[in-house]
Amino acid sequence: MLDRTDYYRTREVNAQEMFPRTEPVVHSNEKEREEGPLSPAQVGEYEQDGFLWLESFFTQDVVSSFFAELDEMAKDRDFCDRDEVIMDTNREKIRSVFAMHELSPAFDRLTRDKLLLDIVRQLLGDDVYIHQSRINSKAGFCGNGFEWHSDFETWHSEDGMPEMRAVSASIMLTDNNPFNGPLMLIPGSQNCFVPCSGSTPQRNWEQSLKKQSVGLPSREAVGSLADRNGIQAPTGPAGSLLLFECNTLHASNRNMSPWPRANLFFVYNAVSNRLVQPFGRTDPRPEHLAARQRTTPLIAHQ
Ligand code: 6CS
Ligand code: FE
Repeated sequence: MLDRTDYYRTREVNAQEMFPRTEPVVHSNEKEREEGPLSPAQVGEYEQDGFLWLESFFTQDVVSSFFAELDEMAKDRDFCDRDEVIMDTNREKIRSVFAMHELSPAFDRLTRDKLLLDIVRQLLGDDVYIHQSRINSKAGFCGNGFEWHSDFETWHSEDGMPEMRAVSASIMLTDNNPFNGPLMLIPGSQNCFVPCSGSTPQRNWEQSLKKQSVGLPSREAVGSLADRNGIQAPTGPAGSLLLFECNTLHASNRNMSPWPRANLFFVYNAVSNRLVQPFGRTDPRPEHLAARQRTTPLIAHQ
């Protein structure tokens, strides 16, 4: 028996029409909004669009060491056989590495960068912990893309995330340009929950992280939201930071350019929004995809 009402029913045979979200996009009160590092204009932009681009947030030499660490890991066949590592369909290149903050002290420190934490707490109005961290890597010429989706739809259904009170911080480890598969987002789509049809197979994550097949909004829904506010694909140098709300629809194309595209994602969840039983009634996903144990409030790294 689920231990709370499910306001965001999804993955049923006949998907309902999309409907407005219940929670605010920015959860902090007036004082927290004003006292945080983001200006009122930046908070307003995030609230309106569901994402915010901060060019060169980190210096390139800070992030180049992380990209180099990923390169080293990719040469280690034993490492590539770990559950946290998802290889691309051609099994040649790494597509994703999950729980990077558990595998690398340097990544763990980055999750507690003081300025980044203060920004995230300004948006979520609460202390936070890491729900999920991952590197998504698209090698030149062959890195596959990701279908349109809301992360919250998956995290609610498969992980038991109760409310829309989480934000993804995507740190560019390489330049993101219009040709190497940058993240595309639909401004304003965070305001609507789009139920998806189709039931979730048990252990779905064994397939979904290579190619998502359930939890995909209908093309009509994606088309209608894109018709309202268009599509944006922020680009810029390595070190740039993209903050996007857990329910903002996003996708990315495969990388046909000769240049790699690698982004580091930290998903910050409010401690008041810790996971409960998955609302889709599937078994909870492994800890490296959805934290249930390590959920104490993050303390900034001085
Ligand atoms: O299942 C998940 O948690 C992952 N799936 C996608 C397509 N984006 C968010 C997350 O990394
Ligand atoms: Fe996603």
